[in-house]
Amino acid sequence: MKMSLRWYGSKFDTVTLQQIKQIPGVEGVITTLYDIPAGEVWPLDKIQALKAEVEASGLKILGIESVNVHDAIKIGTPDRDKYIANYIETLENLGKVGIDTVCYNFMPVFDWTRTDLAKMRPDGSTVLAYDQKVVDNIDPETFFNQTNDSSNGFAMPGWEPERLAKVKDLFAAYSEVDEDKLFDNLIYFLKAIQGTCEKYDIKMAIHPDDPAWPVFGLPRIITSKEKILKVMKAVDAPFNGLTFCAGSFGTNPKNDLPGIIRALPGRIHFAHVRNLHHFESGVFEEAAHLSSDGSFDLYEIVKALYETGFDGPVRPDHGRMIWGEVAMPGYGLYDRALGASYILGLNEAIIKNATRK
Ligand SMILES: [Mn+2]
Repeated sequence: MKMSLRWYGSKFDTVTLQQIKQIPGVEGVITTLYDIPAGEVWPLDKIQALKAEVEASGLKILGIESVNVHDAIKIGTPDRDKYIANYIETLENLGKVGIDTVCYNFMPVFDWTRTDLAKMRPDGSTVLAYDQKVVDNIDPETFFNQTNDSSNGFAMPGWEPERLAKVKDLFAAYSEVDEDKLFDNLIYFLKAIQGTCEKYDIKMAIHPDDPAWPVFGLPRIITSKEKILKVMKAVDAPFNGLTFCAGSFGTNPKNDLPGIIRALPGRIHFAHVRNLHHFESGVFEEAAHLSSDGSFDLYEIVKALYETGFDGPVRPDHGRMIWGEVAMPGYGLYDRALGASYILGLNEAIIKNATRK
């Protein structure tokens, strides 16, 4: 595995490349052009400037998270081909500078959903948390406002303010899109970009839906081993792969996380490794990375990645907010650095145990 941290760019992130460089074992960042709206082409010169900035700090760009997919593509409106053409141009520009891993998601309207962005734990740390009862008793627009109001003033990925104005329209546009239609639209998109991905050796890594069930009545299609295998089989080529996200698949305790990894050898291109603590069905909070702090066995997750030959980028995903840090919820420096060190420690022990004579 290649350890990385997500980095939103010097204009948006409280964490600097120099700080990331000081975390032992972190080889690079997963980054993005955060201010380019979904559907627009990423200009080559901006990608080149981003790459130069990252490399000047001694780090590499290990992948992009995300190149967002425009709603027209997910809904399957008549103008989707225009947005797919733009997406292809972005992929070509990324390919030209040697960026070979692209994370994306196919969730309607809302990306990840949490009901509390700063839930206080007994030790005074704060974490993102989810309670299905809150979602069941609120309308989407109010929910969108509350999420933005509690983000410490940071624009959050997937919760860009310009989307708020469109929430009502988007819900109307998705009213005809059920699970099957959304799946067909994903396959249409993947087939359209396949040639470009293969030409530039770009690995597409779809992110699972978070949480792994429908919210606000919107369809979800990447929620379990069976569902991701269906996508892999529908476009059965190595470029079409998964971002294994423990915290997203793991929102459903029925998902066997190491089992999902072992079912997809060669098709996991990127991994988000973190822990959740489950309280009851549909109620959980993000824990520290240690197995002992949450509901997942991180050792078994890292072991499954190693034993299936995974060699792509890993990031510790979200962290708790600790030591008084103020940052975008989930994306402080300190706890993600602790998480990276823990995952690297597990990995070192697993490798040495497996290769010792
Ligand atoms: Mn994730």
